[in-house]
Amino acid sequence: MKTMFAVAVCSLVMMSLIACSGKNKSYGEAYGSPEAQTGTEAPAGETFMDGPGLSLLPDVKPVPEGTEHHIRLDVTHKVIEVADGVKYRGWTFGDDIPGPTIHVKQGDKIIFTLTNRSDKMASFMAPMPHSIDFHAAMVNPVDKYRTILPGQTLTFEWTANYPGVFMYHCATAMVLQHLAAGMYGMTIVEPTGGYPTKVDREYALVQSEFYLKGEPESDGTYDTDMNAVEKKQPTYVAFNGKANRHLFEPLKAKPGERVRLYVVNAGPSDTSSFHVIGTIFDRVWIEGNPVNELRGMQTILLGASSGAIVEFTIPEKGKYVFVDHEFTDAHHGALGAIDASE
Ligand SMILES: [Cu+2]
Repeated sequence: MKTMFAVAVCSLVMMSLIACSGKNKSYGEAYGSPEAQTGTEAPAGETFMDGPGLSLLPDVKPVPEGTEHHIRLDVTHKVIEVADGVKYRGWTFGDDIPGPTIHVKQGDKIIFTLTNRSDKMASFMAPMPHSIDFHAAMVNPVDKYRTILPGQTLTFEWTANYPGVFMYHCATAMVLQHLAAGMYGMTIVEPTGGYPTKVDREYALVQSEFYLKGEPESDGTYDTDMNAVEKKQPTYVAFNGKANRHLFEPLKAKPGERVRLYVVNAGPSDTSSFHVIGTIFDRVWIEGNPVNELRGMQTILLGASSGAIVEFTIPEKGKYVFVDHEFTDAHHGALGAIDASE
């Protein structure tokens, strides 16, 4: 009897150990990292980003080899074209709006450096304090997401515990203002062992809103209208930083191909009903994690800061418009296209 009891207890212990190790295998659960360091060693030159796996939208670079990556993004203040011929006084990560897409895999460690170079910009754009918040990270936000002054550099480490598509953004008060000015981007964390499907094409899309004053400044550029920001009345809603951008620069695919889109809605305040006209999402992975799978979806609803991976087949030759199906947003520029005409 005692032996049977001992065997039963041992089996239970073994089962829990297996369950625990399985859980740990799925999600790395690497917690704890050195305290962030603030310094003044600003990088020189005209490059504002550095590191493997970084790409400008809509491109996605292959996930880099190795498990530790040094990634650098600099903050700049820059005039950006947010609609055809409309120049906007934006604040950037990596000198672009949205910032570069960071591609890593689950379990990778990122040694990240942020330099606030807003003091080296055009004199009409005042230097500002800035910071960065990675939704893909699990760290002490008070430490890692601290605000740095113009001219300062911040370095900290984080590990990508969960697969998915995650937003990063400036977290300096007033956060709403820093988000409205363009300080956001996407991190893609590929799952351990890769995705369960193979695709022919992949692209990244970041949706966001721009709120411009009614009249330009004396140099013809537009500043942020904080009154419109607070009322959630965007002038433009854009995929990848410019209203209707991918109508004029369509994404390419061929009939019969399977396409994967990594989508993040950066907001700052609006939702997105993301839809591709003429096809159905074969798979939707909510937040980009294949465990959260939906099939046969017409639209995926993304609140501000939410993301998803959608996959679909191009059924035949044609032009497939993607849209925020909240049609006021589409009307304000949340439109693009996949050109599969040949
Ligand atoms: Cu900022």
